[in-house]
Amino acid sequence: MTIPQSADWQEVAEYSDITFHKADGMARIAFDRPEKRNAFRPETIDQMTEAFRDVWADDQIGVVLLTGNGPSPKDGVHAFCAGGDQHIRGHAGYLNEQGVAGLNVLEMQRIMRNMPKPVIALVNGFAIGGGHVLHVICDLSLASENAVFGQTGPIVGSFDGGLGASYLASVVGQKKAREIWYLCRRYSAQEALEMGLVNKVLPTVEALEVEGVDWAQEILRKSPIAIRFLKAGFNADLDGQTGLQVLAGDATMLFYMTEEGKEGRNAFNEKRRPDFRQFPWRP
Ligand code: 1HA
Repeated sequence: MTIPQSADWQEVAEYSDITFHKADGMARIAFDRPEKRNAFRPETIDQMTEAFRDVWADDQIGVVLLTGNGPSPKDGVHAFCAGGDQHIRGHAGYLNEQGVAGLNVLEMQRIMRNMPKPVIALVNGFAIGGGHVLHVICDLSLASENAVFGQTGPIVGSFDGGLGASYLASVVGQKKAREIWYLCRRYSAQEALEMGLVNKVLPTVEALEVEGVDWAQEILRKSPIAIRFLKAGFNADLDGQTGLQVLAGDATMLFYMTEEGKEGRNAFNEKRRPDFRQFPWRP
């Protein structure tokens, strides 16, 4: 799959179900099953999770663009992601190539939410079912005019009552979220913009990719630690104790970077009593 030349994208590794590129502080992770409207199977999610973990650990990357490659070779239609691949849905879930049910998409949602770097969804076509949920939990969403949004769970016999429901409600409000799930309608990019589900609509898929790079570069000119704390702060409310855990972990990281924090470590290693009297009790 050739990807848009919106930046000097360099392939990180080759995968069967996704593409993974980096350029200039950004990562581009994309579903790559365009003939299936980029529906995901367990392997797709495992590969994507590996890519997200790579980005999390890479201190040269600050922003992720998440999208779906296209168009479909069959009919030229673009998709962001059409959710779980219904063809491999077995008795108790989505089956991998070994026939075992093991779709770890909820784990991937948590990684996207907890990683201290913004994830921007570039919704370039259908964002349906579990694919819609993935764009919802991204920090920001940009869409092209042809994008189509919606949940289908109650039609195909599924539901995401986790972030798919609760976080959607905190984005579009309780009434609208219930409408989206109970009626399973499809919404246009303009409707998504009006309900606060996306940040901006672009006329074409090409313009969307360029805008995604522009937004990423604008974020990359900001303070990494400020952005990190803001993301943790935005999440903390809904995530309860787990959200506080992330926020507190970040505060500990900052404390380690101070002279006061280092005094405790140094004193232990030098087998002496720590001298904290040199540090003020700030008002
Ligand atoms: O709810 C969950 C979860 C809940 C909790 C925990 C984990 C979860 C994980 C996943 C999910 C879900 O995602 S459930 C929702 C699953 N997805 C759907 O119900 C969407 C099904 N697809 C559609 O409704 C439509 O295909 C579409 C609105 C996205 C596009 O319609 P269009 O343009 O008319 O195309 P269509 O002809 O339907 O599809 C094109 C090709 O893509 C077809 O393949 P072909 O017959 O040409 O070989 C079609 O089968 C395939 N395709 C599309 N979506 C899927 C799919 N194949 C497998 N699975 C799909 N989801």
